[in-house]
Amino acid sequence: IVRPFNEIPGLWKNSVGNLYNFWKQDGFKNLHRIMVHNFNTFGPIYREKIGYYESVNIIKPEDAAILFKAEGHYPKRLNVEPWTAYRDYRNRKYGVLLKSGEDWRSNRVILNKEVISPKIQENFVPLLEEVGQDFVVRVHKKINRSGQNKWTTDLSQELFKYALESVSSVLYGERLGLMLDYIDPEVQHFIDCITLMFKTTSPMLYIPPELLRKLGSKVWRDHVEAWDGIFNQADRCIQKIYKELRQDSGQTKKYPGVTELMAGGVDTTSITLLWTLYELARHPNLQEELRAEVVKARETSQGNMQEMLKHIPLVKGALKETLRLHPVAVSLQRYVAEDIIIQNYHIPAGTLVQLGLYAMGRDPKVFLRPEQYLPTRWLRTETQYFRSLGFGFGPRQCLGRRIAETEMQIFLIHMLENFKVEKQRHIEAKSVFELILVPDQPIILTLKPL
Ligand code: HEM
Ligand code: 2DC
Repeated sequence: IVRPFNEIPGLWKNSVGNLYNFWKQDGFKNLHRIMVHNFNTFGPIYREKIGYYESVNIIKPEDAAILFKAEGHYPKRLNVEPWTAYRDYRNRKYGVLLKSGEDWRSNRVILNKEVISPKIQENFVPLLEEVGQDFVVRVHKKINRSGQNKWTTDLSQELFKYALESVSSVLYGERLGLMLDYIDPEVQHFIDCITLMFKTTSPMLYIPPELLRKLGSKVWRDHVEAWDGIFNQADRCIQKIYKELRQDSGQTKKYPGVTELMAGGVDTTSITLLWTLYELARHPNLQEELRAEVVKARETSQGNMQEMLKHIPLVKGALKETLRLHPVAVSLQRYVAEDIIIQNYHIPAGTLVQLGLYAMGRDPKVFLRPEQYLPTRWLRTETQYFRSLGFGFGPRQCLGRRIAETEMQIFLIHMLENFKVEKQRHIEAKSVFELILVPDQPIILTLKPL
């Protein structure tokens, strides 16, 4: 017999008390670890209410499959209130990220053709390859200047620039020149605003931003300032390109989605790359295996990058492995379009169901020896069924997925062909939740020429 919704275990009866406890546990920074803890306490399904969010949380790949089958024609994920509140406050249009219903679908169909279809990938491979080469030149320069034949640094700022250069090259076909020594301060400001935007979102997730706005709280003001910076820069870019194309700048308003693509394409790929370099530095033998694969792929494809990307399964496995242990998104969520049954509990249509992506990636019932970084597990030795979900799933999955994957693969190819990555200190970096999951401390790496 199917058990009723009200019998799902968890803490969902005292939402204000839960919010207080959440705050006491420093939940704003530890959301991912709290979720792991809750699955350990309650089992593979639990219900929760924090502030005004009520959700059912699941962890099993089989249950994820049920969830995504019930996502309906217009899949809807958790609404990030601070983001919509900003747009309402400034009278700006919602882009594809925040739209819903038919409005979302028609927009998404157009954008899919521009950025996610496999055919279009051919067009941006050469663009991304060029940025990758420029990054290598830049690292060589830094190594030479150091006088020590190596470069030791926190690469995150360099990777932000690499990611922004890549994404704007693909979206606008225009180089921003971020691999040079002098960079436009306005572009640096844009990068800083994205980080600030993410950082100021998480404290507002569980408290109505409307309220914080009326109270004139600092976090809301910082959040507005961050989005203002993001939109201003994106507007400048778009204006500039339309001017060059001698087109009416009134067209800007047609593609409000472009701003989100630019902003969504910086911290996500760069942090995933940083985690990957960190893992390769911790596993020197694995690093050599990947290097051997890349060298061989270069030979077989005679330097044709498009072709080369078909011969690097281990590099692709490494990226999947990074997203398993260090996912960008702590969870995937959908408001289910129909009644479903998960773990023998009835879940009514309209319920917000969250798949704990971070928790799933570290669950020994889902992945053998989850604590080990093993790219080979993705070479079809273990089942893959609903296990590789770092970019989400279905028609509402990450719009930037193809760009991100290609950009990251090309980056790793270039780095492996040119440098050895080492880590000096024996420090374990962990994730902290700043809306996306990011390293809790600077990751210092050493790059040496081969
Ligand atoms: C949505 C992850 C890079 C733009 C998402 C979602 C995830 C995700 C998990 C939600 C999907 C779902 O609900 O099923 C990632 C990861 C990235 C990455 C792990 C890199 C490692 C990018 C890039 C861009 C981008 C480079 C832009 C060029 C977007 C947009 C959405 C989205 C616009 C919303 C799509 C919609 O609502 O229809 N991403 N992302 N992302 N991502 Fe990414
Ligand atoms: C954050 O509880 C935790 O790709 C919340 O490129 C649930 C939630 C909802 C939506 C998720 C968000 C989490 C993490 C960041 C995501 C976002 C959807 C898209 C966004 C995953 C898991 C991201 C980073 C986009 C951002 C683009 C934007 C800034 C212009």
